[in-house]
Amino acid sequence: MRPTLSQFLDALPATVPSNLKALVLDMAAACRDIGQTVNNSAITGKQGALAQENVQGEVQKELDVIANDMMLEPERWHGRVAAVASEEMDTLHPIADGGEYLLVFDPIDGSSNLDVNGVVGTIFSILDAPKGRAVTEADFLKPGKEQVAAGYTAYGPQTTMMLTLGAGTFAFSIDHDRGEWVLIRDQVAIPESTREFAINMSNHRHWEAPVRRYIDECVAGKDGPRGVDFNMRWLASMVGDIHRILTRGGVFIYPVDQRASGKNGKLRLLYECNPIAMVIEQAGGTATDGHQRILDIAPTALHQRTGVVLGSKEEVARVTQYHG
Ligand code: P6P
Repeated sequence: MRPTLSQFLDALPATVPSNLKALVLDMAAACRDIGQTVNNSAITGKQGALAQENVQGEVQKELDVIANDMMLEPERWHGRVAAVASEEMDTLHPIADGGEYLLVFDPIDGSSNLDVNGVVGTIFSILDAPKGRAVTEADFLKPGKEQVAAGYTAYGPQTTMMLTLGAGTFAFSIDHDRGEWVLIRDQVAIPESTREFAINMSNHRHWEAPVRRYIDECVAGKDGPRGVDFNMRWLASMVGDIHRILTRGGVFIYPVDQRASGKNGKLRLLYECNPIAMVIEQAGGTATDGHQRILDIAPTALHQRTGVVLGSKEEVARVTQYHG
């Protein structure tokens, strides 16, 4: 019988702090609850857009706010989380004095997919909290390589969590018969090569030359310099596209572009890119901003954005090479 998430965590080395293992279980419970709310949203009518915008200036969906509020409930974290930072809020939110960890999350990534029943997900990142003093915003501005755990839960045909604590990437799904998260993939490994790319092609005219060159060569297929045909996928939900790459390989690109709105990229470093980059690297993939390793970037602002090129090693290396 498949081990449960709890059994998996219990079997980890004693060097993994017990409070971190317990926090992962709390996170899994929060994702289970958010997933149920997502699954019921067509019935409860909570898929609509609100009149308000989030700190990013994006129209918020009712579920963005509902899921965010669920994550702010202090009792969920049993005193283990000192403060949280959410993509939906402009600054940190204290949870419990003396908590050992900081939690960074995007409560519903890809929420524009809700009303069309597309994959959406919750992305989370866990950092050590400062000891003996109040948490400040600066405590969240850590390079992604300092994350102690990270992952996401994809709410799709299955409710599946991808999780890393720094020693491999593992997949768990909710077994509704057992009412438990159970291990479905042990030591996920991304194929080093691929013939599948994920990018929003409608932005082609805005891309910088290296990205245009790479994608044009993929589109040219066997008649072009690559000599093979490529396939394209774009779900407009990072969690969905990343889950496919962790399942069968691929390269995901959301580059900076030449528009004022795109000069720093679209995706958020702390809430989306750092946790995803850790999961990808721990599965043997590569994650850069086109030039440098995403996990090495030293953040200067909570809502900082970055370009993203990640996935199968060989293709990421090619895009990075084209950037010079
Ligand atoms: P576009 C969702 O809004 C998101 O933040 C990611 O999940 C997704 O990969 C990207 O933006 C989609 O962006 O410009 O294609 O709508």
